[in-house]
Amino acid sequence: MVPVLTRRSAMAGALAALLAPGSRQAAANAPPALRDLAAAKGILYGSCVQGAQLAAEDDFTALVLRECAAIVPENEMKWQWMSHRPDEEDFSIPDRIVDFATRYRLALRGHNLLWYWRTPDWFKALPRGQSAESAMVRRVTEMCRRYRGRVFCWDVVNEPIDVETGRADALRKTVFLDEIGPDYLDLAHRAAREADPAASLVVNEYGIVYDTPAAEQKRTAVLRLLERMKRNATPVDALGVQAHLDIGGDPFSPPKFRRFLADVAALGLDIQITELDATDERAPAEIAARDGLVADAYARFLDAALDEPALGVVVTWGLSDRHSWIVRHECNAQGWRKDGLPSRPLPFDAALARKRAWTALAAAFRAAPPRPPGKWAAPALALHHARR
Ligand code: 9MR
Repeated sequence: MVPVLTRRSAMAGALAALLAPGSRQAAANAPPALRDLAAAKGILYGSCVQGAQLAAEDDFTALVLRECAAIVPENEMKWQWMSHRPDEEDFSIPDRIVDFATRYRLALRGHNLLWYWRTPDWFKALPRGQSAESAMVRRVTEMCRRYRGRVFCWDVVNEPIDVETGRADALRKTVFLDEIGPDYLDLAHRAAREADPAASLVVNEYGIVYDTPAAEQKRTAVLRLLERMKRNATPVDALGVQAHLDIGGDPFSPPKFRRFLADVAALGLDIQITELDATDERAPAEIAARDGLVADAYARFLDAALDEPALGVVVTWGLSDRHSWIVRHECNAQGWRKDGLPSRPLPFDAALARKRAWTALAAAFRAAPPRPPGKWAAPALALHHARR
């Protein structure tokens, strides 16, 4: 473990605070960091971040460095963010976050190589077949080669399943499926493996947590997809469970979810929680009550999830309510609070104070059965720095 003071002291903004009288005492009395509580059980904990947040906010950056052993670029690696013309990608956008992770010795999740929703328009306009396939393979190859040794896992195809399509394979109808065919997933995974043999390759999916017929169908479809990939010797190492929780919405069945994770693990796959947060749209306005419900949702979910020993990575989709796609009202209108109050989906509030969701995470890590030492946290970090 890198001592907190060493990591923090590297930051100009945080340095002044550290030099202030009494700050050493304050650090000694500070609650433990989530990264350390998780690491004590062999679990890697982290959050998504945006480069602009790190560039502009020393207090938030210091919090990220204190609490997280891993980070994920929230948007900067998405193909549409990086590319506006055929086969041209602006690597300087993700580079800033990758350099930050390297500098501060954080493990880095790669999110994502392909996502139907954030695919450049020029790709959608390509003629069917060969040219689409080579553009897709080029994108995957260039990203994996460039960040080889610095990204420990990749979400290769984000959200590949849609049970509404009626297709037997439940593959989502995307530009990749349309232009390249159902093999696109295998092609993308093979290209990723070839370009970076050491990175874990993850299928990242949402809508597979709750106890509803739709989620149950989706869990089954995800399992079938993973089984097919294993049968075809398609390189795949882990399932990413997004886990955007919703307070007071659908029911959650710990045994059913637990069973699903065991089925995934039985395929020889690891499991990661990749985007944990909680929409509090249906919770009361009063903050203590609201925070309590959010924390309960974290606790119930994590208790079931962390019981599965194949699950070694937990990432929250943000760290503080200051920065969250839910608070920013991005792309999830049904999750917005009708009373106009800001949502409180994450472990820290907008002023960076710990909330009960933090306590729930801390308690869940403390209660988690230990993972084999060094299986997740240590290799992710070692790989990350192997080439430095
Ligand atoms: O949090 C992300 C938000 O800032 C973006 O506007 C949005 C579209 O690119 O993506 C959000 O993150 C999504 C993630 O990349 C994939 N799973 C769902 C997340 C929330 O929408």
